Amino acid sequence: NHKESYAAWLQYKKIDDAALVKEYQKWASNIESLADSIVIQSAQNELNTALSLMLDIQPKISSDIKPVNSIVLASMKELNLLDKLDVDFDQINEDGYMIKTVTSDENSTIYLLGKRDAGVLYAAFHLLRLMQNREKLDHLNIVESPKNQLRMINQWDNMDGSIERGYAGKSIFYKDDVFSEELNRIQDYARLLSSVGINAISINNVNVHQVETNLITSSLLPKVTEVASIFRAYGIKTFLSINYASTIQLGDLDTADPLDPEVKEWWKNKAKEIYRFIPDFGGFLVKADSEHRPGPFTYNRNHADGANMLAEALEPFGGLVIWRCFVYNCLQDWRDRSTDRARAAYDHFKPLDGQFHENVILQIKNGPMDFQVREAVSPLFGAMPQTNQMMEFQVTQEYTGQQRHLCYLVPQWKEILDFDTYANGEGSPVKQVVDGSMFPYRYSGIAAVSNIGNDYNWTGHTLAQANLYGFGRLTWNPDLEAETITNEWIGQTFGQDELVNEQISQMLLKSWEIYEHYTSPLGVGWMVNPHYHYGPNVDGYEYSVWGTYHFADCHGIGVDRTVQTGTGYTAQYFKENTEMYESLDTCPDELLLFFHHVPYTHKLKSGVTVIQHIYNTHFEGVQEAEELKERWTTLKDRINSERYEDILNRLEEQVSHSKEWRDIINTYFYRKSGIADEQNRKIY
Ligand code: GCW
Repeated sequence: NHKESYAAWLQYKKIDDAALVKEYQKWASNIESLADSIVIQSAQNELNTALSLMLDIQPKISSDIKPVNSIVLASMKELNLLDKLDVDFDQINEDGYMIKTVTSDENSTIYLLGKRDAGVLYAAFHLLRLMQNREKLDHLNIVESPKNQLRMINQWDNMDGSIERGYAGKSIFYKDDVFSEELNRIQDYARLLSSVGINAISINNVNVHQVETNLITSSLLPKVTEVASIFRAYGIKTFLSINYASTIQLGDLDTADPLDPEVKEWWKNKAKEIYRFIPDFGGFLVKADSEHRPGPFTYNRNHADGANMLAEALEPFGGLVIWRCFVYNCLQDWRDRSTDRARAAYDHFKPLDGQFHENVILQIKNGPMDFQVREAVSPLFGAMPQTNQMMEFQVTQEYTGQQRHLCYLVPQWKEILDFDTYANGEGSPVKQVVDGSMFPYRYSGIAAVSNIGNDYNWTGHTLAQANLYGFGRLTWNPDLEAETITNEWIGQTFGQDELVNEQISQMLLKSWEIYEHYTSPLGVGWMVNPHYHYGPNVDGYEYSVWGTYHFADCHGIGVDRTVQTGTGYTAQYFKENTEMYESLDTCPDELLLFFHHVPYTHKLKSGVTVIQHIYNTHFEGVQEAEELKERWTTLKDRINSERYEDILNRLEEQVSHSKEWRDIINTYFYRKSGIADEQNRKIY
């Protein structure tokens, strides 16, 4: 009875509107597939399953064109088999597709046309999405191309079955240091990912421990190959996270110096070996010189040396090196006020612009710190015109409520992607850096850390499925409105009930702001329990080595990152942004404490003081969390009880936990500042 939760947005519920069923059946009774490949096979299977479930028919599948009503699958290479069909494949890119309904006197056909087979599969998923949302199909003329070339998911799964920052059970890939036998589950995951256009996946944690180091050896490569072939059938390339010190760990050499000829040779042979197993292997994802992971620094080499050495090994096979920029000093002395963690990625990587090989991509977290509910956008975006860059988002809710709280991140991601870097003057948004259109990047795109595990509903909180769905859709097209994505998802997940749609949409769209209200204020971040990152602990990281401080004292709070009096971080932006953040007059309220240290009595643009803002938002946040729950309860009889109760439980936990946040934050700042709440509400 967890079927609906498990199927997520691919439920293909039986349609009960008889007229609509009849109309859809017109095309759905015949599927004609001109192309033939494993990817086309997946499209065919998906259509077959979905159409039988939704319409209660058994479509006839054939491999030639008959003069009947039908759905036709074809890629560009089969175009010659389609006489008289007038379509222009130049309008779409490699992964693009067209969906066209062509009706003549005799019959009507829906064409699913891709430049390549993957496009046909995306077209099939698109058609099914339309049907799940009860759209008309008689005049379709859809032309779609993904804006981003790499649309990637990063699993942080360890082979013991645990998932770093995973909040939805254990790994679906591994258990007890071996690969899982439940390949069906991996296939269902591939279907979910492919349905929203994901085309790449790295299947192990970027922190590569002992056992996982062996993923690139002949002992485990056969299993990796099996997983890769599941994903391949859905147009998804498989990548591995590697241990930078593999040359040492795997026993052959005593160095990992990227300029050492033996090290180079070792990786070249390693690449050959991997590609013998997996001819379309995607490449390596690398966390090096970061949080105690090995890297080129040990040998006095830089990141370009490290990445290029691997890139040379993969180059003959078309493989990529995705090199993460999450590099900073994680052993900082809190007394040291000159080091600023936010500066680190830019300081390390910007000077290396132009030195990376063509098949290296730098993967940059959206912010300079670490996936906080609110932080500035990383100044590295747009700052390296000669180096491929891609975005890293976090779908798993490490700092945003860990899938116990509702926090829908699509609005946050949109804001980040729309942020104007000014890299090429006004109108240079981040999305045009990472889609490769601003600078001539050979490779680019968007990656995100997954939020799934083996929980029956994949994501712990069922509503957190919307984050995975939204990530894929937004990565396909960053110009999609949050509302559009949200409604698509709700329709497919909860059906067509208008009240359900309205309420869940409101809940999702407001949830990020609500979470921000009752947690850490005005962009300062952290204030969480160390290590777990769940629950309030204002000084949890204040005297630690991690470089994440708020500097609250009895007068004020915030991190001075200005050039004038602070760490100089603001200078890492292009001029317009430097000026905006540098000045208290123009720095946006929501990032005030990220950029400035101010007295509690400082007046925000909103008109209230910092301290009053903290009190107000924390009281509001709890009320809003309560409203989330109340909205949900209006849907009691409209949602299956298992899903209803499950989500209700989480919303209840969110309410009580938001009170914990409110009271701890408010009390802390009341005690620090001695300033009373203007409205005299209860502060302890
Ligand atoms: O935020 C930190 C997380 C680590 C993670 C690291 C990273 C995989 O707390 O768990 O390690 O970021 O992104 O490398």
